[in-house]
This record gives sequence, C-alpha cells and structure tokens, in this order.
Amino acid sequence: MPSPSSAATGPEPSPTVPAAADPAVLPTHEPAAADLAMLATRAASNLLTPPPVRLDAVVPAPERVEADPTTTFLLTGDTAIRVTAHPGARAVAEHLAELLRPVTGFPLPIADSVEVAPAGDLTLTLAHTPATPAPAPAPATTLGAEGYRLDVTTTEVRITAETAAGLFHGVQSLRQLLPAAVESPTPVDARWALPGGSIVDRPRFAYRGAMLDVARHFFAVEDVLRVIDHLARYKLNHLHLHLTDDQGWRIAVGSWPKLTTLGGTTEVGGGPGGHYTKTDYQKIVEYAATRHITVVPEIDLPGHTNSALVAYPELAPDKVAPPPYTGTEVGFSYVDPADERTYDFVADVLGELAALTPGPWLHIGGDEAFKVKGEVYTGFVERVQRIVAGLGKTVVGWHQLAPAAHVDGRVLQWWGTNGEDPTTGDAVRRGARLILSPGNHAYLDMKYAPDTPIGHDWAGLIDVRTAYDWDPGTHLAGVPAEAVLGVEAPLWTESVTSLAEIEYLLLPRLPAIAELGWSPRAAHDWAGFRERLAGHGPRWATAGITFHRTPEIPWPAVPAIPRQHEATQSDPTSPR
Ligand code: TNX
Repeated sequence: MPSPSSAATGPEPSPTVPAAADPAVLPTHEPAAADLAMLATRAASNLLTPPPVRLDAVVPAPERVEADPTTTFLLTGDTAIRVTAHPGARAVAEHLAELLRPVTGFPLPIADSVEVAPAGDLTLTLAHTPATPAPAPAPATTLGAEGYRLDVTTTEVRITAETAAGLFHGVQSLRQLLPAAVESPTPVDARWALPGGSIVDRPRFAYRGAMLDVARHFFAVEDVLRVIDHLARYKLNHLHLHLTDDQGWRIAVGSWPKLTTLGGTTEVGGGPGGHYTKTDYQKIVEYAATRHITVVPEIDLPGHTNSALVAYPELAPDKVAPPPYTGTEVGFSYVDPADERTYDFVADVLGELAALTPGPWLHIGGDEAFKVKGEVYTGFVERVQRIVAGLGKTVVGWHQLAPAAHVDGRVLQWWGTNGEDPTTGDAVRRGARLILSPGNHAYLDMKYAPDTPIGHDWAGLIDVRTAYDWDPGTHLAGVPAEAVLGVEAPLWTESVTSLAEIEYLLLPRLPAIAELGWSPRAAHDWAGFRERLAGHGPRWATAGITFHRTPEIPWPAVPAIPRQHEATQSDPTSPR
C-alpha cells in the first residue's frame, strides 16, 4: 500500500483558515495511546467482518483497482473530513459531508488542512499545480482534468486529484463503496465499512452526457436537479437540455417574450406545459456546476419550431400562425430561412442564452428539417453557426448539420441507427468531432422490451445489454476514436410525463452509457458489469429512486436494508 505521504503529491501549501475562525475545525491529532488503541480495535473488528462492497464494484469501472482484502476502513463518529484549503476542494468536502451526515448521524467536521497524521479521517487532497513553479522535482501526477486516486487504509481514506472535478468523481466512488444503507434519507445505524486498497481512475472520453427533452413534456426545476444528481453518481459531466420543440418553448427570452407566454403553454397530450425563467435556468446551471456538470442548451433550428411560430407568425414561411401542436409527429414546421427577421430572432435567442450559459456549448439542433432542403438548409446552418461563433461559443448540432461548412470546434451528435454515414465521415475529415448517441443503443426513450409500458421502438428495443454492448471508439465506420469527443444518452419525452417515468427509463441504462464514456475499453465486460450494476438496485431502492428491475440483472433478492418509504417500491408497470 502506498504510504499516506506519497499520496500527498506536494501541492503548494495554501493559507489555512485559523482554527478559531471555524467552529468545525478540529483539534490537532497527535498519535497517542488512545489512537493506537482505536487502531487495534479497528483491525480486530475488520478481521471479523469484511465490508459488504468490494473495491472493484464501482460503476463506471475504474481504470485500475488494487484491492487489499486484509484492510478495511471504518467511518465513525470521530471521523473528520480534511481538505486542501481551496474553494473548489472545500465545496467537494461539503458535498461529501452533506451526503454522509444525515444517514450516519456523525458530525464529520471539515478541516481546511491535509497536513496532519491520519487517524481515521477522510482526506481530499488537491495536488494542484501552483501558479508559481514548484521546487524540483515537481509533482508528476497525471490524473488529468477529471481523474482521481483513492487510497483506503485502516487509518485513512485519501482522495487525491489535480482538480476539484477529480475529487468530486473520487467522492462518487467512495460513496459507492460504502454499504447501500448510505443512500437512506433517514438515519441508519450501520457499520460504515469501506474496502481497503487503491483505485487510480481517469475518463476515456472528455464528454459524457445525457439529454432531457423538456419540450415535449415540461419538467419542474426540482426534477431536473434530481436528474443532475443521477448523472453525477455515474461521473457524467454534461446535461443537454432540449429546450424547444413543436410542442413547447421552455426558456424565457426577454427580447421575444411571447415565445414562452404563448409558445410555452402547451405540451404533448394537451397539458399546461411551462417554461424556465432565466432565474430557473441559472439555478439549474449553478446546481449542475456544483456537481461538475456543464449544461448544453439546445434551441432546435430550423425545424421543430411550431411553438415559436405560434408566438411569432412573422417567422413562418407563410406568415400565418399555425395552431399549437400537442401531437408527436416531426418534420412539419420550420422558421423561414429566406427572411432576415429569422436571423434577428436566432441572434437574439442565442445571444440571451449564451449570456446565461457559462459552458462553452450552444446546441442548434438541425434534425428533421424535412421541408428545408439542400443549399437552403446548409446556408441557414452556416449562418447560425457563424452567429454561435460570434458569441464565443462552440456549435453542437445533430449530425444532419454535417453537409454545412466546418466552423472551428464544431461537434456533431450522431443519432443514426447504422454504423456508417459518409456525410458525417466527411464532416469529421473536415474537422468536426462527434458525440455518439446511436439511436439503437443510447436512446433512453426506446422501450426495454415489447411490454415496456412507456417509450418508443422506432430504433429497436434497448435492453441494458444493448445499451452496454457497443464501442464508441469504433462505432462509426471511418471515424477514428480521436474524433470522438464522447457519448450521450438522450431521453425524448413524448411518452414521459413524470419524474418516476424519467427514472424508470434512465435506470439502469444510464450507468451502461456512463461506463462506455468513462471506463477504458479493456474494462468492457458484460458479465462483470451486470454483477456490479446489481448492487445498485438496493442503493436506488433505499434512496427512493425508481428503476426498471430488468430480468437481465441479478438484483439481490433482499434489499440491503428495510425499505424506507413507498417510493422505493415504484417500478411503474403502467404509465402514470
Ligand atoms: C427523433 S433524434 C428525434 C426527436 C424525437 C425522437 C423520438 C432526433 C434528433 N430527433 O425529435 O423526439 O426521435 O425518439
């Protein structure tokens, strides 16, 4: 096992908060007789009861796992969280404390210092490259922008990373290694044991995402925040919000107010719809940022725009307001590519959205604009791409954008159901990168099986194995792995009306896509994945999260702890 000091790869010491200024700061630990006695007691107890979760059970599978079956760490009422004095790292420590305090009932004070001998503490070390050159030899860590190292010994748990995002991902692994009862919203008296050993982990792809369609059915901010939590558990780092479609416009635009007051009041099936105010949207963006998730907003253009035409008929090719649309057909609507007013509209909408969005991406849709063909389509897309570039953002769009000219950095999102497309391949040769969302593997709105009560089947049935068994690095013929930015699992919501239904379609397929995005290809193994995933059933049940108990996964017969409340039993067999 590495020594504790080797894990501290020498960040420049940052100013520590004086003990008196923070009531949560700890007394300094001296290795005293009492500590030694505590260690002896721990060692004896560990020999008798191994921890319930194995170190190699993490989803997505880490790059490297070295279990030490003779070692267990016990979280106790004396455990503190120690963290490098850095605002981002401190925020991760607080996130960890908020996860653990309610269920354990332990105080888990946070101390802004990692320079103390370990004595039963959880330590988050930012091996941060200082702005001034470090004295030679400089710390040679290669964990990268999102990697982390997790070391579990009898005396401490230490997560080391170069970034707060890396620490955050390490905390998600740590959470999975605790007993399933850790997911309980109410206090549980459990033995909080962690398996010993080391994990060194980094993502395979930089972009790992999921999409939520809030246009076909509208979902409240609280629902979106909960989806963000699900993404964070599995180390996804992008949430794509499909904000506009024929059935509703969901984001307030100050310069075109009727988009939401008229265009936001409908949804599939005729329900009331809804929209996010700018404050709502910022709340989503900020919450996602605390989970190291970037929001990718989509304004779908030039098709999928009936709700905009209802609000502003001047954008329609015939200048006549269409009736609001609450069905599920696609491809009939479009903004007038021949009218300059359309480009004012696009610039205003994207400008306001860019100003609200700290992330680098603006998604401009581009799919299924069946009535805007050939050069008219590519001309429209090229103008919109220039507007996005002018706003300092990077274009993302569905792969139908491929024939348009390249613009710096542009990313195409592949949603086809076959493994090759010369037009997309050509766009890649001209510099485009790809996000892979193959409809027949990654579409979370496809049914699991013929009897799945909600969802579509136009791209086939997608059981967990189908979601898992493909390789983003080789999926599209002629597209090298280096051109693949990552993966994304879209959830279209024509048939989805509640958070429970979102979760039912998300889980357990989201972790399958997450593993394709994060884990090295060498770790790909269906047999091992289904075993690891099985352990998450009791976690979701304990947390009150709905999921599909697909027979493909060997779910444990008995939940790890007694069920807490009604929601834990939900596995909808009929849509609500
Ligand atoms: C195709 S995939 C669409 C969406 C639908 C979805 C339903 C894509 C870019 N467009 O408009 O909601 O199928 O599965």
